[in-house]
Amino acid sequence: MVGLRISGQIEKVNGLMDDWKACKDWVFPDGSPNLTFLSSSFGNSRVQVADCATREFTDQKRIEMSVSEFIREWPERTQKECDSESRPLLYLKDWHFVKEYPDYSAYETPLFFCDDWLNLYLDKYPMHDDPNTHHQETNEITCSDYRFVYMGTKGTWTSLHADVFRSYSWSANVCGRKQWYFLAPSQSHLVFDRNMKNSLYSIFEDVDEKKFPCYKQATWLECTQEQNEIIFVPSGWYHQVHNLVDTISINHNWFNGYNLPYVWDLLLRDYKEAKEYIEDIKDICEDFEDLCQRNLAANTGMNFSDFFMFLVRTSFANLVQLYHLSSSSESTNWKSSHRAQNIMFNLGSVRNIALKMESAGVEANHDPGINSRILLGDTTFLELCKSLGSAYGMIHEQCNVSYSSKHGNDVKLLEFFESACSQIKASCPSIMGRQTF
Ligand SMILES: O=C(O)CCC(=O)C(=O)O
Repeated sequence: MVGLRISGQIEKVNGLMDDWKACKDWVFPDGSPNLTFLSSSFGNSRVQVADCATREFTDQKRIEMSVSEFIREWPERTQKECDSESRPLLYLKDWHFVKEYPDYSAYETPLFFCDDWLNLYLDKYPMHDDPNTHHQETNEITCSDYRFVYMGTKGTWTSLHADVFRSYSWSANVCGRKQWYFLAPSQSHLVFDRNMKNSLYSIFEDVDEKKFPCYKQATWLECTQEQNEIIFVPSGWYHQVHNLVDTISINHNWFNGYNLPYVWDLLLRDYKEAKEYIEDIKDICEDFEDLCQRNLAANTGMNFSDFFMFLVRTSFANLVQLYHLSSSSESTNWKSSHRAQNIMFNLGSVRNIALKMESAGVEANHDPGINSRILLGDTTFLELCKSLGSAYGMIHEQCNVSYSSKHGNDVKLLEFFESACSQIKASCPSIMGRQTF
């Protein structure tokens, strides 16, 4: 804390967690966690637990255990009289609760955070489909979502980081209190070492000024998050988080048309880094580019072709929304509605990313190509369209449009697609050129 420069102000919106089942079932009226309920209802789940006292590379060491095992030792870890130095600091993180208990309805994602392409997509498709990886393993790593529950006793913490894919995140305190320290993206270079390779692990460690020469210039925003409050973390903000008392939180990571440029910028930066790292084996490597892409997927969670497939499916799902909006509207000014404007913004945003990919030299060799006609007839794609449609229905307070199961045979929709696809191809020929109709 010594030497930390703090500034900032907080905006609050109340009542977002009022009807959450998690806030009733998981918490006693005095604000302490109802561990008996959690253990008896979800005790068999296998979860990742961070040992907050042990660093492993850039993160805390992780161990796997069941929720009941984790909860069994909780009272011992939380005892006030216990010597805080010797108390183990185990922090349950990244529990894919919604995926595991879809019928329990622990909470509703607040409307502000529903425009979530990442989780809607991952509900239907794996982000990375590696033919060389065992199917079970692929499912576990890449088919999961980014909707998590975190549980930790007083003193547990999360080290300094910016979020996965440079996504947005929101984090809701079901019980307890957290202290957050934020650094704006314009200052993130200040927490990197001289070579701009590694970022600081904790703002409370003894920072070696020779290694991190600019660290002292950083200005941090600090805020305390109470029970029933939600924090929104914008893309690219470095943050470190401490549980001030025993705390349970729910958080999501997500991206959409608004923060998509952050995702692409990170992917390109990570690709360049992955390539540079193995540059010296280039000459003896049979398929160097393939190896770079495999390393990129392993380190970042997706590679160029995964991102490309994501963009194609998501933008086509947005096109379907636009088609239904135009065909179900009686008035000619449907284009000026918020929903239509939102969708057109999304399509423009994807187009801008496609242009950036093109100018970065990403070519069709990363692109497996998608046949639009086949895509429209695919039931998984239809489901993606439906969930995107209901998200936009909620956001723009409109009733949902109906989707025919004969989607792929809708001649007008096919014509609409054909015309949109030729416009897309004309604007970015090398990246979108292989999309067939
Ligand atoms: O609550 C925590 O410990 C970390 C949460 C976090 O980093 C996030 O939501 O982005």
